Amino acid sequence: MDNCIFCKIVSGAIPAKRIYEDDELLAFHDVSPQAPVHFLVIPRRHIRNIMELAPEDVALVGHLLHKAQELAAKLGCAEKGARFVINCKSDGGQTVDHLHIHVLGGRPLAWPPG
Ligand code: DGP
Repeated sequence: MDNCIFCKIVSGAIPAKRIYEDDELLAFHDVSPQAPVHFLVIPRRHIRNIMELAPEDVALVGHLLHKAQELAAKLGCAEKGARFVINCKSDGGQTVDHLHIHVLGGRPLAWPPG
């Protein structure tokens, strides 16, 4: 999608500190990290948010989550854990309209969020 920041990261038009990529997804460090570990896992395909997932996306969602878990472990979060977050639309605090999983770790995180 033309004016989507994350589509531009997927295409390489905007640089990002990439951690992992394959045919379906991309993982990269968040530009504004809120924890020592803070990266995003996104589908290459432009899906606006979790409300727009279709039944045929189930396998993709499993892949996104599994890769988020695998990379969190690789980045040192296996023992103490991490937070896996999907913000959705305005009430959910979503600012970039391209589905993404935040993975935050490396420090204790408060709950509930504000
Ligand atoms: P959300 O509020 O859930 O939509 O989070 C969007 C996140 O995306 C936010 O933590 C900052 C991050 N972000 C926005 N623009 C860029 C960018 O150009 N590069 C990278 N690496 N991260 C970005």
